[in-house]
Amino acid sequence: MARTQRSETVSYDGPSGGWGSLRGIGRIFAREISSPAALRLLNDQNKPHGFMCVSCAWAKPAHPHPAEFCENGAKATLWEATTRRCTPEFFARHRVSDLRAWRDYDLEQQGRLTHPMRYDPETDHYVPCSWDEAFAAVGRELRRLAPRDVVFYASGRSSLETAYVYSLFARLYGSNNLPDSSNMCHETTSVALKATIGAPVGTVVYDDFSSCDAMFFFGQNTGSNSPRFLHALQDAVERGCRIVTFNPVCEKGLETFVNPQHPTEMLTERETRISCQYHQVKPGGDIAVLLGMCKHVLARDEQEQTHGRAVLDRDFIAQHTTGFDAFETFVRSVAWSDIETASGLERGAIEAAAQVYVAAERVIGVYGMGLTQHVHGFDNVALLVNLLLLRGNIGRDGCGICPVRGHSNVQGQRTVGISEKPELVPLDKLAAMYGFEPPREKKGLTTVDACKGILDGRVKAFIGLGGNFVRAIPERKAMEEAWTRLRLTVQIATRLNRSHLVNGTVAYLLPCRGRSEEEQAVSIEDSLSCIHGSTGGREPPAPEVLPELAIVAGLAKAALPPNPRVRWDDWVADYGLVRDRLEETYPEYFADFNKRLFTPGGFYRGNKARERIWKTESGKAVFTVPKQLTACGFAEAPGRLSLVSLRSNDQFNTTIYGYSDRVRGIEGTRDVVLINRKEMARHGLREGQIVSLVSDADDGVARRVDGFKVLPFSLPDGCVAAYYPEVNPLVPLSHHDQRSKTPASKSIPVRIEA
Ligand SMILES: Nc1nc2c(c(=O)[nH]1)N[C@H]1C(S)=C(S)[C@@H](COP(=O)(O)OP(=O)(O)OC[C@H]3O[C@@H](n4cnc5c(=O)[nH]c(N)nc54)[C@H](O)[C@@H]3O)O[C@H]1N2
Ligand SMILES: Nc1nc2c(c(=O)[nH]1)N[C@H]1C(S)=C(S)[C@@H](COP(=O)(O)OP(=O)(O)OC[C@H]3O[C@@H](n4cnc5c(=O)[nH]c(N)nc54)[C@H](O)[C@@H]3O)O[C@H]1N2
Ligand SMILES: [Mo]
Repeated sequence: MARTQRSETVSYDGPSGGWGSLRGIGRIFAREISSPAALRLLNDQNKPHGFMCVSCAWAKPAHPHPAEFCENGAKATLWEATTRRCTPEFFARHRVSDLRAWRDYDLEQQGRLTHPMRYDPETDHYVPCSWDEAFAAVGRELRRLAPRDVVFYASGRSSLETAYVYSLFARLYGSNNLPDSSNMCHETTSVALKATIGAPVGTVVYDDFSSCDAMFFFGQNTGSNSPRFLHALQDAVERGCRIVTFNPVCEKGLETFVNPQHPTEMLTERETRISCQYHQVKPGGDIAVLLGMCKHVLARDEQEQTHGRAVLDRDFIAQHTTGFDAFETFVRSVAWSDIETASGLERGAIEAAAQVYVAAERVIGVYGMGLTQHVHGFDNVALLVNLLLLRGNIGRDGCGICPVRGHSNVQGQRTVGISEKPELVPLDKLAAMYGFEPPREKKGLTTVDACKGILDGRVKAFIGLGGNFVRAIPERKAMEEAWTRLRLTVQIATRLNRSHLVNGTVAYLLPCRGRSEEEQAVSIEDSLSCIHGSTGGREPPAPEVLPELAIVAGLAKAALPPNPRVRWDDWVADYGLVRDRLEETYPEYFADFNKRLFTPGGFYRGNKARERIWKTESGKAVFTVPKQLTACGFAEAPGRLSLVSLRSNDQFNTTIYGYSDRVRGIEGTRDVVLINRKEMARHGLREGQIVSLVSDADDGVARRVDGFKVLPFSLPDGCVAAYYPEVNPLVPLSHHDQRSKTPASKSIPVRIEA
């Protein structure tokens, strides 16, 4: 395997998958579950007629493996199926202000929430209340507030049915303030792909992985974050497909993989090499890499033309795209030396990658947070589109662009109306169906705008359908202080987290069932735009715990005047009726929804870009010219480092399963700052030294985190890495993608203080 960079550092010698991943599952099982019956649950995971995993959004293939789950999917399921309980007695023992000092891990360790709870400011305790009391109190508050002052947040787990009802609730109430976790995640994708190919989602379907000749991975950590994808990669490599990876960190899963569900592989520890080239690009260096690759493609095309051959797909470019000439001129004007500086890679390495691209008939571009969470994340994604367009690699079998989504239904929630952008929602349809005038004049608040509104006091109330907002967002210190000034906070959740403890004046904590506990079938949309039914039926953690849809309907009924066309109770009793409404609202995606609910592999909701119909302003796919060569959004300065915030293999976002990042060789702590030996020397640091990270943004605001241990690690020069969410206090709220407002969590300007 060709690889650039790498020195003596903390690392892990084993492959991704293998025995280590089974031990990882075993540890969680022993801690969370008292009955082995729960293991049967794992068998039903991601199977047609089983339940759909609550971890990542990766595809659920039509022909599942005998056990279609991975280490992290199993952890997520066991986390939901835990036999631990966080009861009213727990809240009676601990004051809320005391709980604020607890670690995220210890809070979630209390297990499943069992009763609706109201915050009592006099005693500073959460106290149990009835559902009726909670609904009535929240309804009363919402009727007093102005709709523009209320935020309806959603983390991407709830079903399509609940998401539809939730977004309808917000719009009937009069608010477009429907940010979701996607605003911190793939919003860059939704904006950049819409602008360039006219579809806010990826174009690849599962079968494309069996016929592509090459894949290019940019900033997506498959081994930890979408491990089932490794099966498809292993199969692809074995039939000769070439995989090239760009990532500042050498992520195990993209280097080697032992399939933990394959007995011979496990016994012989036979590894599959996944990437044939692995390039440790500088954080934010992908624009330069992609320009360099395009430069090589253009140069090769020129050479080939002298032999009467072509590398570019000129017919495709002429018929289907706009902006090529300007892009070509720009690419030719960029000097290789500038590309090398901005990417941290040598010309030869970028050309080697480009040669794989040129040699491949069918190419897929795959990416994750490494592209989206940057100040110029839009340009990152748009340039990957440019590269693919050069050879017509969108809209053919075996080709396309593949953003890998995060939460299991985050893409689906956007599909069915959870969006702060009213222009993306069929408002006329909703108006006609439900006989009301939806708010149209103004865009709602994104996550960043909601944070601003909370900081300056304009936002008065926050309703959270899942998630851990204050832990996931930037600027944590100021945000937590402002949060307690909210008039109303309502959190619909499975397990206790920090966001529940920095509550507003009137605060309710409402326990909901997880997906595996739904009595009725629900549905979700995966990362490849396939819709799946999910059957639950497991016993809920306590009889009082309600399904999410029932909670949302309960709040809505209490807050809104009655409307005979909005049949909350009927919908709660029969989710099939909600699916009928989804079909009526979005006939192009959900025709025959109830009939097709359990289609093996899901049913594809279609994507016009795949058919080369471009729903952009010009009706064509768009070549974009970037204004700068790096995505970072800040200049280099003495002492300044670019901080990458990472996920470990032992967490799901703010949920910390444990302190073992096995695949990176980091054990027992998350308070570490990873840095290469050269930078250690340059900054006068020792291995194991305890340091502080302080903000080096040019806005004069003091931000810091203390007590981080220095660990030598293979990384490019000029950067450090540390875990999310521990470093979120260092992310300035203003530091976000210019077009989509996705926080730029992958290049945060910091200094190290000894
Ligand atoms: N087990 C587990 N699974 C998860 C999650 C989890 O926390 N745990 N979270 C879920 C969610 S919500 C999401 S969005 C996804 C996230 O999954 P990913 O998209 O994989 O996100 P990250 O792990 O944050 O970072 C991805 C990679 O980007 C690299 N990177 C950082 N900066 C750059 C850069 O400038 N350029 C390039 N090329 N690479 C860069 C990092 O080294 C890292 O390997 O995973 C989902 N699945
Ligand atoms: N610095 C930095 N910050 C980041 C990121 C980063 O890479 N770096 N990543 C960003 C990304 S990609 C994302 S998606 C966000 C994540 O932000 P969120 O989606 O807001 O956070 P999670 O940690 O996924 O939320 C966990 C909580 O969800 C609740 N929960 C779990 N299951 C269910 C359920 O079935 N129903 C309900 N109602 N609640 C449930 C539990 O109470 C749990 O504590 O963070 C973002 N923040
Ligand atoms: Mo995400």
